[in-house]
Order: sequence, then C-alpha cells, then structure tokens
Amino acid sequence: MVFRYLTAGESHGPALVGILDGIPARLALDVNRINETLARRQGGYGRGGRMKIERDTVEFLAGVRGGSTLGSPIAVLVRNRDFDTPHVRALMDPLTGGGAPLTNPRPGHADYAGALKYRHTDLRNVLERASARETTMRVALGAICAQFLEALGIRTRSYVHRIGDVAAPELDEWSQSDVEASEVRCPDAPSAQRMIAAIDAAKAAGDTLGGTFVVRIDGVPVGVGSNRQPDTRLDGVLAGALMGMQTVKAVEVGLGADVAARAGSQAHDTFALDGENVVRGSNRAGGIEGGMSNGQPIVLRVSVKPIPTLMNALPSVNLHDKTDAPATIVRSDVCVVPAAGIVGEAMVRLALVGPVLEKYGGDSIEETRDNLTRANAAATALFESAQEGE
Ligand code: EPS
Repeated sequence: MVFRYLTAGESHGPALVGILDGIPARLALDVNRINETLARRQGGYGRGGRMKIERDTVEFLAGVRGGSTLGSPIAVLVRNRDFDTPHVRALMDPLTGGGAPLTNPRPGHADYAGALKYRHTDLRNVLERASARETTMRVALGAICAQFLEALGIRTRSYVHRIGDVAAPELDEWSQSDVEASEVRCPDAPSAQRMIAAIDAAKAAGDTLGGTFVVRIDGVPVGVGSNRQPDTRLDGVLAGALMGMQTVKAVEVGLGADVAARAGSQAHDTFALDGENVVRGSNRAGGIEGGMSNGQPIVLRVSVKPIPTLMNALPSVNLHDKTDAPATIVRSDVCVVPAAGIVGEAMVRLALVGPVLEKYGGDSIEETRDNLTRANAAATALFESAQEGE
C-alpha cells in the first residue's frame, strides 16, 4: 500500500489524532493554510454553539522537521477545547468519565445500530465517534494532501449547490472567492440568500436541512486510476471516499443519475481535433472514463441528508424503560452542508493521493514531480512516434 491514513478521537474527548503514511519527503508545508482550511470547515451558516468553543489548529507530532515532510509517517493532533469544560471532562475523561446514560436513539443517527453492535447501553458511547467532529482530522490530513497534490498541479474546490428545496443554477465554472465570501458557500448570491432564509425557517421549526455540494478537481493528468480491477477504478475510489462521510447518501460523477434517461448520442463527450490537439465536445462523463482520469476536470455531486438531531425531536423509544419517548436532544447544528463541502474536498484529496502515487511513485516530492513530467511528455509524444513509425 503506497499511502494510507487513520484518524482517532471522540467528539468530546481530549483530542483528535491522525496519521498520514506515504506522503513523499521534502514537501514544504504551510501550516497557516492547513489552519485556514480547518477554520473554513468550522464556518457556514446553520452551525450550532460548539463552533463558538472550538478554534481548530494542528500540532505536528511526527514526520515534519523545519516545516518540511521527512517521508516518515506524519502524526497530527487537534485538541477539543470543549474537553476543558468541567462537565464535559467529567463525562468524557478517558479514565474516570461517566454519567447518566443517553437512552433514546435518534432516527437517522448511528445511535441504535451502534448500541446493539457494540453492546453499549449508553448511546453516548456510540455518538461520540459517529459525530462529525471527527471530520476535523480528515480535513487536517486532507489539507496536507492538498499541498502535495498542488505541487503536482492538482487542485480541488467545491461549492454548495442546494440546501433543502433551494437549488442554485447549474454552474460549470464559478469564482472560488465568491464561494468563500458566502456564508453558505454558494457563489450565486440570490440563491445564497434564499438558502439562509431556509435555514432560519428550519431552525425556527426545530428542524434540520440537507443539500448538495459539487466538488471539482482540476489538473489530474490522464490515466490516474485503472480499469484493471473494480477497486482500482477512480470513480469507485472517489465515490467510496465521499460515501465514507457522515450524512452522505449519494455521489454522482458528471451527469450522474441524469445519464440514465438519455440516449447514447446525448450521453457522451465527442472527440475532435484542434490543430494537433485532441479536444472533447463536453464533460458529461465528469472527467473519468473506464475508471481512469481522462484529462478533463473531475466533477462530483454529493447529496447529504438533514442531520438527525432535531430540536423538535422525532418519535423514538427509551431503550431502558421500553416506553415511547422523543429522540434524545443534544446540542447540534441545523445545517452542515457548507461544512460538508470542505470535508468533501478533504476526502477527495485523501482518496487521490494513493492512485497518484501508484502511477508516479517517488519517495521525495522532486522524484514524484520528475516522474509525472516525464510521463506527461511521453503521453504527448505517443502518437507522434506512432505516425513516424507508419
Ligand atoms: C455533532 C454535534 C455537535 C456538532 C458536532 C457534530 O457537537 P456538540 O454535540 O459538541 O454540540 O457541533 O460537530 C462538531 C463538533 C464539529 O467540529 O463539526 C454530532 O452529533 O454529530
């Protein structure tokens, strides 16, 4: 395995930790950019009280010296400031923590299945790891991957396309500064205003909202991923990573589900020549054909459910008393779609590093870059030499 990562940490435990194994040596890391990405994940209209407590910043524990990667495993820590609150520490201290059990599972949450799976009678023992707090560490590790991928010319960005029943117009191109300036990370200002109104209305009703975000990856050279086996197909790798996020219920590549209703003549991206260059008439495939990147931008659309903690609690049961009872209410958010877009960028970056390293290899960033440059030059020259050979 050329690259892998792991995270650990409970939502209200002392800290989140992560390990990235396989990032090449000699990559200069800008820690401010990592912390800025963490701050972007904490933002977004519709977040709850917890985000006023946390100020997520990374501490490096291993794998980095003098600001550059060593090629050894990178270990990272982000502290949970909420753990310093006495009642949270009393609940969650790894050695002495405890308290009254949470008993009423939230429909849509991990509470019920996790309780039965792990034989926990306190639902807190399940929700602590199921919580999207854990995505902080994915974003920290993904922000390191971003700097590796950018050194190879690969950039990932996202915008929010839908919140609840408010959908922005379909955008092939958008200004990322407009996205970052928007409280809901939607570059279309009139849609953003309606999304904010929808979140306000959901909050007033004690309800929550889901939505859709679009992730786009530019600069992926042709041939990352492969058609060899199902688990090497790039669309499967990226979709699997995005489905691995809390709340995600669907991932689409390019036209996605819409392609099913189209005839073949309306579903594919034609080839043509622009001088010597091969160009495509569209990007309906979303940048992936046959499980491999085809040189076009990779475009993914991700749908997330409304989060399951409703202040106007859904019907549930008390598992201890065996009585009807509303679902447990804990402090929570109303809408996490803007934050989910930042997590989605991180998941895509974490998922891409392996296939990129599998194709180009390299134990130092220079070696990876040299290999990529050589491979791109050879691909460009491929049919020139074929012509010469004819
Ligand atoms: C979450 C509940 C809330 C969210 C949390 C996810 O936390 P708390 O219970 O402490 O108020 O704020 O998200 C984060 C802490 C985060 O960093 O995104 C849940 O139950 O999933």
